[in-house]
Amino acid sequence: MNLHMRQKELDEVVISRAILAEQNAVMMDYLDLECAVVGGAGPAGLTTAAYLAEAGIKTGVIEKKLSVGGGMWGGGMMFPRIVVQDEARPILDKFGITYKEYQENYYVASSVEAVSHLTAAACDAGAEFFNVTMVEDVVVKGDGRVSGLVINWTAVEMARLHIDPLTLRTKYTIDATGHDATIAHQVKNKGGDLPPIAGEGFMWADRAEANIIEHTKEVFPGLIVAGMAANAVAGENRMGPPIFGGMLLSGRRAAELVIEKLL
Ligand code: 48H
Repeated sequence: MNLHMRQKELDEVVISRAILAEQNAVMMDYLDLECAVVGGAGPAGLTTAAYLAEAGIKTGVIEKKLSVGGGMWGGGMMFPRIVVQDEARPILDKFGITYKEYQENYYVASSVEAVSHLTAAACDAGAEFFNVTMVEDVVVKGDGRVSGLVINWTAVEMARLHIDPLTLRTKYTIDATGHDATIAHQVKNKGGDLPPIAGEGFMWADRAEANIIEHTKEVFPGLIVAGMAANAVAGENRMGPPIFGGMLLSGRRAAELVIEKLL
């Protein structure tokens, strides 16, 4: 029996050309975005990206890590399970994420399945992912809006190389960078008119989850905060053990805000 796969000759350089040609075309196209979701591979950003792309909004997901999932991938203390409360169940249902009822109002799902389904939904709807890419600064010009992002390879920062970045243009930016609220801090540090960023408070799950939707808002023209970044900017409590309903609901809310503005 012949165990070799029967196939035509393959040219390594053609493979390289295919990758470069395709990704260059995508990058050229995505230098002009309707919405950039920074930290878009965390649960809030993935949810935002899926809803935005589904609404037909040209969405770029910018993620500094190689992997998707942000803090959801590892579940709670590396037990790959998340808990979601009643209010967020429609989002699990929409994205085909299965779950079991643990007790009333506590539903348990696989963190790996949740991340995979959200990522697939965002891709299927047409969002483009730019991973290993980080936002190191924002563009704010005479109109006083965040109208662009300054991007570079994560590896450049890790290697501490002095290599200048590139820039993309965007109508809206979602800061979905998690606990650090990186983009809001960049705007604030450069003198942007934002209220003081208090950083997140103690763990208080029900309060943190109840208030996150209210904190998901445009905090500076063109800049919307979502997920843990929204609570950090507001000085709100953290929700601690991996209860993820708030991240999904906040991600959906951020998408609704952009859709209201653009459509
Ligand atoms: C590009 C960046 C940059 C940058 C950061 O941390 P995340 O999972 O964020 P959320 O808000 O979607 O979810 C928070 C959740 O995971 C969590 O930690 C919870 C619920 N904790 C509760 C508690 O009390 O502890 O994802 C943020 C993503 C990450 O993947 C980062 O790599 C990425 O943002 N990121 N990407 N440019 N400058 N900064």
